Amino acid sequence: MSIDFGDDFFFGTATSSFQIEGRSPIIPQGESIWDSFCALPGRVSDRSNGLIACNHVERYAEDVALMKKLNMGVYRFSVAWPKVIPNGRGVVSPAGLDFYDRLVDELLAADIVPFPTLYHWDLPQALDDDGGWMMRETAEAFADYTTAVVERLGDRISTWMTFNEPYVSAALGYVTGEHAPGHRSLDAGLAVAHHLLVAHGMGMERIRAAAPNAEAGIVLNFTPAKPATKAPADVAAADIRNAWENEWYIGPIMGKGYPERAVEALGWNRVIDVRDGDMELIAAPIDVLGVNYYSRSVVSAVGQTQPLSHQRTEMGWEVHPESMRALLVWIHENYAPPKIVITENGAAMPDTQVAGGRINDTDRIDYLRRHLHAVHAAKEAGVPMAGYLAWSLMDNFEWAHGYTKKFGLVEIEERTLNRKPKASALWFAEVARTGVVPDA
Ligand code: IFM
Repeated sequence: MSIDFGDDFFFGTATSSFQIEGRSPIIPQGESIWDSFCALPGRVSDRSNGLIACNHVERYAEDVALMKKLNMGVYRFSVAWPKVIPNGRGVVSPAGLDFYDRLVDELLAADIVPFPTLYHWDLPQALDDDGGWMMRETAEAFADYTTAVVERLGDRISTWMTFNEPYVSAALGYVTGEHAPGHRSLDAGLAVAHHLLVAHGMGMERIRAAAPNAEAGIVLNFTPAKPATKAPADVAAADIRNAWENEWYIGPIMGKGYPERAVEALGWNRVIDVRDGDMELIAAPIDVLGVNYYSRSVVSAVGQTQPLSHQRTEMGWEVHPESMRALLVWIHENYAPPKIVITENGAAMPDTQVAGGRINDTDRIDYLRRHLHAVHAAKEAGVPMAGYLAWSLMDNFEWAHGYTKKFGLVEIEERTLNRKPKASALWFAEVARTGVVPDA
C-alpha cells in the first residue's frame, strides 16, 4: 500500500561539514581533531582525509541547485567550528562565517530551508590540545562559538541543532578510540558525555538569547538493543546497552536525569562531575528532537550477536525498520518531545548495479521506502513527526571508513568529483514532490 505524509511534513537530505566541505584557500581554517586523526597511521581505512572531500566549499551553489532539482525542502548541514574560530576560542574568522552566509542565502533563494547543526564532530585541534571535551572549559568555548554563528546567521534560520550524536562523540571518540581524538578510557567517555550535555545546555541558552524566535534542539542517535535470548544475563546486557547508548542523553535533556540503574550498577557516578545547576541547564526545554536511526543491535552477555538471516547494509548493520517505528513510539511515550524530525536515516550499499549510466541502487530505495513506512506508522500512532532527512545527499567521508562506504543519494565521481544522482535520488525526489511513498 502506498502512504501519504500530507502537506505538513517535510523531506530533505543531511550532510556534515568535515564529510563534504574540503578546504578553500580563501577560507583560512584551523585544524580539527579529524585532520589530526586522519594523519595517524591505521586510523582511517583508506588513508584518506577531508582536505578535498566533495569540495562542497567551492561547489556549494551547484549542490544547492541539485537539491532544488530533486525537490528537497530542507537541507541539514553542519557548521565547521575550525572555519569560524580557527583556534577554537578567541578570534572569529569573517571568511568562515561568510561561507555559511553564502550557503544560507543560496538555499533560501532556492526555497530550501537551511537546518544547521552547530557541532558534528570537527572539534578545533587547539581545544583538544588542552584536553578537548574531557575539559569542562570546552563547553564554555562552544557557547561562545554558538553566539558567533547564531548572531551572524540567526536572522535567516528557523531551527538550530546544537550537537550531532553526542553518544558517538563520547563513546567512539573517547572510549573505543575508533573516532577522533582516539582515546580509550571509559572514565574519559563518561566525563566527555557530561561536558557535551553541559555544552548543549549552554548552547541552548546562547541560541535563545541571540535568536529568540528560532526553534532549537539536539540530534541524538538511537540503536535499540534487543536481548539475544530471554536468559537473564542477556536481558541485563541489553538493558545496560540501552541505558548507555539510548537513554544517557535523552534522559537528562528531557529532565529525567541519567538512567539511575546504569549509574548505580556500574558505579559511573564516581567520574561524572555534576555541578549545581547542571541538570537544570541540560534540561532546558527543546522545541524539536532530531532522531538518527539506522539499525538495532542484538545483544548477549558475551557481546553483540548478529541474526544471520537478516539483510544487512555495507556497514554490516541489520536492516530493521520495525525497530524504527517502535523507537519513535517509545521516545514519544517516555519523553514526549514536542516535535520529532528524522535527521538521519539511510544506508551504505555496494552501488555496483548500473542502468542507463546511473547507479541503480534498488537496495537503497527499498531501505528508504521501508523506513519511511515505519515513520509514517509512528506518525499515524500519534507521534509528532515533522520531517524526514535522508543521510546523505551525496557519497562522502565516512569517518574511519574513509570514502569506502557510500551512503549518498548522489554519486561523487572519483576524479572529477562530478555529481551524478543515483536511482534513489530520483525516487526520493518524487516522494518529496508528492509526499507519497509508493509500495514496492
Ligand atoms: O556518516 C555518519 C554521520 O556523520 C553521523 N551519523 C551516522 C552516519 C553514517 O555512519
